[in-house]
Amino acid sequence: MSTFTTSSQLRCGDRFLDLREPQVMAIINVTPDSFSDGGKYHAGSALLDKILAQVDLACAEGASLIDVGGESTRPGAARVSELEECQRVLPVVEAIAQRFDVIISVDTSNAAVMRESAILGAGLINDVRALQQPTAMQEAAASGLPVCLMHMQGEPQSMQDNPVYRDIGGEVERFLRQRIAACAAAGVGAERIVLDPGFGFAKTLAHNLELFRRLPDMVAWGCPVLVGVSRKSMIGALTGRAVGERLAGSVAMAAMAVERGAHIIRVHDVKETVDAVRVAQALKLENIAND
Ligand code: 7PJ
Repeated sequence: MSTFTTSSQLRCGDRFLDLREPQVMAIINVTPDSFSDGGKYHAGSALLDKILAQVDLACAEGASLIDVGGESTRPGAARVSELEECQRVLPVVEAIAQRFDVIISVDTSNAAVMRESAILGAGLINDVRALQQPTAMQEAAASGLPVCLMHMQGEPQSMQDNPVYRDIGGEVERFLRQRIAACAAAGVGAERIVLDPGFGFAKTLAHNLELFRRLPDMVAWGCPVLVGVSRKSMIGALTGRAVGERLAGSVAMAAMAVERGAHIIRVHDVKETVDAVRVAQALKLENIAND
């Protein structure tokens, strides 16, 4: 059932994301465990310079969104305090906004991080908890920014313990439709919503495969769809590869997500994914038929 009609662009603050072509979102983790020198991100620090070099490369390689995240949501990861998350994320958002012509996405569930990031120039709120934390919905609404609503069952600490669904596709659909309705009630219209089935978040391999098979259904609802599978354990399960060896599997899935209509692909490996996405887009049957 189509609820909305995907428009050709998504307004992200003072920038626009072109939705006629699939777009690549680069993952920039600002969690200390993702850096061997695990320090703070104050202006001029070596760590901030290192992050900005990563952003520079991602932009040069064709990313149109930079997703900045200060809370690890890997299975089993502990939550961070609001203060800690602000200290990690905000200087990075500010520095990127000052230096690069790119849309900044903030991967956060925290209302204060959303509010302050929006003030500093972020263009998209990416919340794996779909605006269910205290006052997140109000802050997201007030920011005027689009929001990515992702499906997750439970919390990262325990989500992979024993995820159970009677009907994974139906449950993800009901959840996201309920969050779309909550957004509408708070003043976040459908034109500001991006949807994400949440691959790897409280899902077994079979659940992930079923959701991937059903991607065209979600695309048909009419909101842009974001897919995040880069290096995730489902690729490990399919290939038998350790996390550092999952590039080819990740790129293959990115191409297939595009073929199934996904609009935004969230990845670690920008250059390779941009190429794969371009090829997949050209090979989409509807595009060949229209040439
Ligand atoms: C996702 C995310 C995802 C969205 C992470 C990881 C875990 N945000 N944040 N979708 N995954 N929207 O990258 O392995 O799949 S963190």
